[in-house]
Amino acid sequence: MLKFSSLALAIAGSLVMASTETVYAFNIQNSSFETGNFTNWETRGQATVEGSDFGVSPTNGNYQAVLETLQDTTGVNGADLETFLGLSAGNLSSFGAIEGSAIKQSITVNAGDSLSFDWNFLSDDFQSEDYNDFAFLSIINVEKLANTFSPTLFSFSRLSNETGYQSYTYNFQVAGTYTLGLGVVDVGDGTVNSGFLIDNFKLHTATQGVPEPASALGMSIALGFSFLIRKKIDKSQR
Ligand SMILES: [Ca+2]
Ligand SMILES: [Ca+2]
Ligand SMILES: [Ca+2]
Repeated sequence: MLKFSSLALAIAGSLVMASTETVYAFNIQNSSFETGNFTNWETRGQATVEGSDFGVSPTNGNYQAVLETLQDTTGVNGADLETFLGLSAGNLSSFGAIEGSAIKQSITVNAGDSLSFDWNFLSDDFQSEDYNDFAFLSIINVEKLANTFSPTLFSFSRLSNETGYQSYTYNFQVAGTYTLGLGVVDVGDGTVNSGFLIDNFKLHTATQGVPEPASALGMSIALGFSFLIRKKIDKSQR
């Protein structure tokens, strides 16, 4: 009888274990580029970490990431960027992306977590339909954040115009490990520089401790088993 009890307990235990699949969010590494370099990030193309001597101040600390498409070539075409960021073929090239630069980092999140960061799009291409360079966030798909029609401000940097720093928040619906990617591309041809400044990533973790329906079910099965065991033990002790 004891053998049955311990077996039941083990089964009940494993049911609880299997159903409480909470993936704890890891912080984004080097989230504000305060190492002064791209430690913990991978880069392609023209990517630098710069301070306020760039002509635009970081929004957090002393450093920010600077991605550029360059007047000449970055050496990384649209298809290369899609592969680097784990995107399906055509995700960038279908928007006319010729070449560009990007950074990425792998992040693990819970459902309901959100990610915020600050960005600023700069361009020497101004309001250009045919050469409409753009900056993007890629997590599952590409989300365009700005194009050559977005900048409205004169820039004191080495580029002509900028949007100024903006904030963006992305919400995760499903727990898992994702490739967080950010990039800027030349569209139409590979010339006339556009830039993308990025700073101050923050991962906002969803409230922990509320049992999900699946784990609640696991718990009630476990309680049911332990009730059965207790009944059987009571009988055997009588
Ligand atoms: Ca910073
Ligand atoms: Ca270029
Ligand atoms: Ca361009």
